Amino acid sequence: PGGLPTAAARQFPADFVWAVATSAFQIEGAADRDGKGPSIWDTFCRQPGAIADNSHGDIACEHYDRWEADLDLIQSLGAQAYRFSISWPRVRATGDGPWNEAGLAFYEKLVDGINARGMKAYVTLNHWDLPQALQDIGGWGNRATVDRFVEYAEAIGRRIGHKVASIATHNEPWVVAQLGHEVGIFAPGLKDRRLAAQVSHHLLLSHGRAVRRLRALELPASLGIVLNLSPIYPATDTPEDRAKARLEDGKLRRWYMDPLFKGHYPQDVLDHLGDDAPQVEDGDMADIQQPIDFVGVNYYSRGMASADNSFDSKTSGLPLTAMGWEVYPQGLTDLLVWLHRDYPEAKRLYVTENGGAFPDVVGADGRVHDADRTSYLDTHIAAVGDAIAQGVPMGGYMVWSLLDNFEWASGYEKRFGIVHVDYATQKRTPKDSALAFRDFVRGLKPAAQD
Ligand code: GBH
Repeated sequence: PGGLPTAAARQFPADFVWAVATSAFQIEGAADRDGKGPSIWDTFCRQPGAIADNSHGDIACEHYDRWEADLDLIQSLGAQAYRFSISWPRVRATGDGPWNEAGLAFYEKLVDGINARGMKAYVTLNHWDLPQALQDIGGWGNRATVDRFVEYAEAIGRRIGHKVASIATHNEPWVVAQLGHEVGIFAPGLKDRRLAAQVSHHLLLSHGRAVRRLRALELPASLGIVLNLSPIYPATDTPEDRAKARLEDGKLRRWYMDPLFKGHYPQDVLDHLGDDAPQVEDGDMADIQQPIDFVGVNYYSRGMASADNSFDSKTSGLPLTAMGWEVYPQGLTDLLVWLHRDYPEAKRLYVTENGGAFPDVVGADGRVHDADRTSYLDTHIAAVGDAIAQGVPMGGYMVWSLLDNFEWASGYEKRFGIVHVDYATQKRTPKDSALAFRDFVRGLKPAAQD
């Protein structure tokens, strides 16, 4: 493997955190074990045609049973931290009734296991798996779900908040609102623009109120939120394409960052939504604008905007991943530099997800050769180094993902792992990219690794 040569030529702060990331629904399995209730993704997977290979999360990577070996694996790859998410319906089956001690105990064991291996725990509370019982009464469209989420955040804070490094409220609220409630390709599979806007508001409100509740616990953990972001470039230099790019940036980035750090929604996007703009009650915007310690950035590709939607990534000339997403590391540098320029109030930025789906070649030697992924990681980590050199306060970089796993609507066909999973046997095999990542991190911090 031989490390990541482009990345190795960049400078990273000594306290920069190198990590791997997963989410509960994508790896745990054990969908109805030990008192777990169904989530909206358990339900969505049963909807005919919703998932490419008609799969589901019932078994996934069996991480619920294999967590100890998986933590050993993470440690062996040189990761200093592990970003994972908690399944809300595993710790409170209906999102409202009694707390499930078996679920809480599972995550406490996991955190203790991370700490015992000398790593840090980065927790995400909502990586999309809302309790189905809450969906049955309106889900994120129902303002009461905000209160349920704050209760959930407090329960997790009280149970494990004193022994984790970081708590993020939501993962990618844009995806939940847009892909879940407007486009309908993700759970709960709804197609209603006005509902989607209201959902985005409730997600932001629940974030702010959960942060306030967690602050009151005086935990050592840093508190923040994770957003999916891309720089949006106009496809051509025409005024029409430039206007489209500005609107798309408004919907993706400013819609979330402005409330979090400036206390208002962007006026151009409100105008665009017209009657579909969310209902906002007195005090909501102040609640959303709670001081936070970090923003997590999930970056996969750039966005291209053309007024007539004529841009086609297939003809752009850039390499594409197996998802059809363009490989564009410069976009990560631009994104981070522009984010820091526009929102200096965001004190620390992390890349909380970055990686790609690529074909694996299993060699005669049993090794899994994924040179495309190794190169992707190399150039994107270097892109983070370039942002740091331009003054962006970066806290860490987390590979998506540790394991091949349930890739949402794509099922198990798309593999994002730096570790290969043979689903027939659940055997884990570190791919060449995992070994390169390990060697790179070791090379940075030789003393800390042995
Ligand atoms: C993340 O979502 C998730 O947090 C994670 O769970 C998931 O496994 C991972 O990424 C990989 O998908 O169609 O070209 O316009 C990322 C979701 C990906 C949604 C990019 C928007 C737009 C690409 N985002 N996508 S494109």
